[in-house]
Amino acid sequence: MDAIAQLALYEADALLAIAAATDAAGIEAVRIQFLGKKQGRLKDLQALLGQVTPEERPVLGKKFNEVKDRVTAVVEERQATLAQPAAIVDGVDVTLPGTPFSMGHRHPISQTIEEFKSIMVRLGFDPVDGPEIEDEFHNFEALNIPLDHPARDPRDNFYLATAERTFGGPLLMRSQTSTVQIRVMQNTQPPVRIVSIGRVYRPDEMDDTHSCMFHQMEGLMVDKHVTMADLKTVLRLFAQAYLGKDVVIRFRPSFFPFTEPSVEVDMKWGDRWLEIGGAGMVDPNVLKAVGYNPDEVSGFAFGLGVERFCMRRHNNTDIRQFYASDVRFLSQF
Ligand code: FA5
Repeated sequence: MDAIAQLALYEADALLAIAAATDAAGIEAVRIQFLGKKQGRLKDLQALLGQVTPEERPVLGKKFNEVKDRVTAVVEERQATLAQPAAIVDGVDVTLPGTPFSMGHRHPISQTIEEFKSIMVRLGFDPVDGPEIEDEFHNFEALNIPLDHPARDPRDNFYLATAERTFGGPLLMRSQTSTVQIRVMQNTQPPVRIVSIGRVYRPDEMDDTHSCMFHQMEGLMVDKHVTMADLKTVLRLFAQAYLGKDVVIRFRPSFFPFTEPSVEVDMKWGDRWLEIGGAGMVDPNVLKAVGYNPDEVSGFAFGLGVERFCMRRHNNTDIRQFYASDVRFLSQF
């Protein structure tokens, strides 16, 4: 066989072997066999080149280089392809697109609670938690709500059907987050600046703005010289931070047994007012009962309805939708 034919055979064999290589080790073996510098088919061809006449040599030399370059290029291309991860892994084609599925997200009221907390932390209030199952002492007595007060009526509360009692009397699902005020003040000395957000329970008739389980945000600040002006400023700053600068809130004189004076807070919504919370200056009797000296410190407290703020922000007019577990509604948040 002449040298030209040998070169053609070399190239054909190399291309076949390259195509047959199925992994990185395989193509490396082919590279050594066909392009190896010390031994292998290329070396043999080079030896052949040394035996041709000086006239034939330039033509053959050129052909040799061309074939070598082509084989080298194809080997490199195959090396690059085989270096990529295999498309089929354990019988699964990993390059196929995945099956789309929808991601869940947090409930709108949970999102609201997180945002409330971060606003209050920026205003300098520390978040604290309290139990949802309470005793009469924390839910009523310590809040200056006497035994004959209508708020204690068993028909207006969820009492637990259990004989279990703590030192604080029969147990009930808390009807307000104000219970946390007492727990905090019993355990810390002033200055106090806390916020507590959580569920409360009342057997209220359900309507657009009432649910039998809802959330309140309780705020409490006790220090030297705390005044009603501080209370109004904190509530205004909070409402503006959550609903925007143009929110309009108003304060109406009201009564709560544990604050004096007391106010109710309304928020403008279109052409009507929506009640969003109760507030006031902590009653000196409450301060005394937890061991504070009302001549030295004063404080304000407020309790806001979380759902009602969220409704206003999203222009939702039916509180019941938050608890109907309808994904079509919840997925909008
Ligand atoms: C209280 O619960 C007092 N603890 C508030 C308070 C705290 C006063 C600290 C003084 C000092 P009230 O019962 O008004 O107050 O409830 C407060 C807010 O909770 C209401 O303004 C309203 O926004 C919300 N709320 C009350 N009942 C419901 C209900 N059934 N569903 C949804 N939100 C409600």
